[in-house]
Amino acid sequence: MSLDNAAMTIYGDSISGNCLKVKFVADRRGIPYNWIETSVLKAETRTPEFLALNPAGQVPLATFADGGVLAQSNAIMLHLAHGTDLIPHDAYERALMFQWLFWEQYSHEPALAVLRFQKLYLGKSDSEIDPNLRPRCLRVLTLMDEHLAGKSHFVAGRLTLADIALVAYTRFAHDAGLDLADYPNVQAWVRRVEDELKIEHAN
Ligand SMILES: N[C@@H](CCC(=O)N[C@@H](CS)C(=O)NCC(=O)O)C(=O)O
Repeated sequence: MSLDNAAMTIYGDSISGNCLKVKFVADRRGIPYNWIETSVLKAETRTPEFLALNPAGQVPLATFADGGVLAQSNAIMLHLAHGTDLIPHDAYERALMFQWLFWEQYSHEPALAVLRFQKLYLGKSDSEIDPNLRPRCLRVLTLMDEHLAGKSHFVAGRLTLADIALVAYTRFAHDAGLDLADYPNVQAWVRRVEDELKIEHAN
């Protein structure tokens, strides 16, 4: 799908880190888009109209003027960032970026995003939440903190999609009852990436 003359529409829920990832990349690149607020809590991802666009019933979803439809936050980011410095040109560094993108989807997001959603949006008490979830979050944050020791960014010494994917929910860790002050490298990196993306500090 061509981004030239782009008339891109993003279906997204503003409370969702996955959706904000797409917004961050589009804004950084100056790609114009029409944002259609699509609430997960109001089940707007489950209407017949939305399911016709994305049978998976999930946001974010991007549609393009030439008929293309793209789901999955990291896939959309990759498309929007094609050919830019947000994706390392060096093959090894690019693979390292993918390593973190896959880890984000398989290990990070299912811990931090889920704990945040259950506590903040579903209002569950600690006794109603899977007791393994918080320890998983702590392991995720410890791994990130150790990786970031002496580093400014996850890969290549500069901002890449790995940082944008990982910052999306890490910056909301406090919503999940997690204190980033216990992870000083992560805390400093979150601030750095928020500043680079020109977004407000979430905490
Ligand atoms: N792996 C997907 C996850 C998308 C996802 O879980 N979206 C949530 C909001 S963050 C959603 O639409 N949930 C609605 C539902 O599953 O009914 C991505 O990165 O885009």
